[in-house]
Amino acid sequence: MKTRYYDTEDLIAALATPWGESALAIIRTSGLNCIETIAACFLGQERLIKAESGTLHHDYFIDPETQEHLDEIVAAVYRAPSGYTGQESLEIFCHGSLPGIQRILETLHAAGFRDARPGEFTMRAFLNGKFDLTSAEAVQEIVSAKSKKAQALALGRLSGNLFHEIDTIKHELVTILSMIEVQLDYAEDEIEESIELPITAILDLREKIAQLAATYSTGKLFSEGARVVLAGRTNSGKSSLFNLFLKEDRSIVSEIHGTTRDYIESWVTIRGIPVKLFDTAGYRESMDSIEEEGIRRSAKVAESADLILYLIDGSLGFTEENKNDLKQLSGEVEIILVWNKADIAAKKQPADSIAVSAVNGTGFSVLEENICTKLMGSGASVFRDSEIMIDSLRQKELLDRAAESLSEAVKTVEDKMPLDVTAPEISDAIDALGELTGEITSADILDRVFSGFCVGK
Ligand SMILES: Nc1nc2c(ncn2[C@@H]2O[C@H](COP(=O)(O)OP(=O)(O)OP(=O)(O)O)[C@@H](O)[C@H]2O)c(=O)[nH]1
Ligand SMILES: [Mg+2]
Repeated sequence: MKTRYYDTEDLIAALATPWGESALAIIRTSGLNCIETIAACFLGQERLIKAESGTLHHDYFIDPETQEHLDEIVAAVYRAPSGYTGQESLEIFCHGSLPGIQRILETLHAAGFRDARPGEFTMRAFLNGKFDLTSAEAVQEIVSAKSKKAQALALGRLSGNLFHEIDTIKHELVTILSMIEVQLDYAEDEIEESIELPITAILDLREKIAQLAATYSTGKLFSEGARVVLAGRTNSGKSSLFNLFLKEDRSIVSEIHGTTRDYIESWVTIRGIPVKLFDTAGYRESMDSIEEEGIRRSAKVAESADLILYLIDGSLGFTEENKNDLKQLSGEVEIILVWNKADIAAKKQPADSIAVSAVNGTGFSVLEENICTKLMGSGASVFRDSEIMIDSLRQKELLDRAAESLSEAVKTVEDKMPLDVTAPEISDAIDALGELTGEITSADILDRVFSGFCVGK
């Protein structure tokens, strides 16, 4: 069902913490006359009505009908324009008891509150000018960040670093556009000299925009992570390496061939990149139908991976079987050859492989570095140069549109076309950037941005 945010002032409430048993839970509320409405459900009703913004109140949440105490709580009061949403709001810190939370929410419904939709608090904050759209998007990006790096990058966007970068570019474009408009507004004979368009400046701005757009794949990698699969013949040491990545004894390791019969997955962080790592059933002519099915499933996981770590048993050397496996695997998916058991390797190591010992950890950090570089691909250099990254497709598409329009603008000048052909291109770039920061919005844009949020955010 499509989410729509029609009303921005009616009373909304939502549990902002996970639905489950916990020490504390937070119920968030917001809307016009929120405090006065909720005060009827407080034992200290009068005190709450007079409460100043930014104050905490220890109280009892009651059923106004029966006066029954539903929970002992602390309430945080925010009066417009302070607080998260910029409108009157109140947060209830209650016990994390499921029946308790349910009773409070039911009482709020009876008092006139409705369930908040995903992202509705943040949307109200955006509409009340608390932050721009890139910062609003960063709120959910922080919540869903899977690594410290992703969280830090999103925090930078929340503090407005992306907004400032884009806003600066936009202002420079507005200056250029107004130069053109002056020229267009007055007949040529009224202005002594016709202006020289600052092509280099436009190209520089285009380059800045393109560089920001280029951070998307890396930004997305840090926020969403990648799928990395350990593959190879039985007994090559996949499970041993899997456990080394996890720093725990998770997968069964044994010298018996065919120990792992299905695939196992776990999230790990490799140099800040969240990675869903898969240990799989080793390839061999299988002994039974169950193992065969395990190998088939493992091969399927490898097909959909972002990266395969193909392990070669260094004590056996690079075999015909390895060669055949690699032939089968070579397709779309990137592969790193891992020369495992380097500590007891007797044979010659293939030149393009990384020597590792899953037993004593030799070569592990070189392997991590290689995984990181392979996953980032061409984004690796962008990553080193950039503090600001984007991880939203919406932002990437708008940056691409702005860069494209500026390229068109430059082309019109090079082709000696009249200025009234150049102006709309620059104007479109400005619009794209305005849409990015949320200066230009529509219900559809807001739906797209906020429907991916958690309820209570
Ligand atoms: N010396 C040495 N032994 C290793 C190394 N890595 C794994 N082994 C040993 O090799 C054997 C097989 O290891 P596993 O990790 O179970 O191998 P696997 O690839 O998961 O095997 P399957 O699950 O059967 O596909 C075990 O006895 C490990 O202790 C290594 O780097 N050096
Ligand atoms: Mg195994």
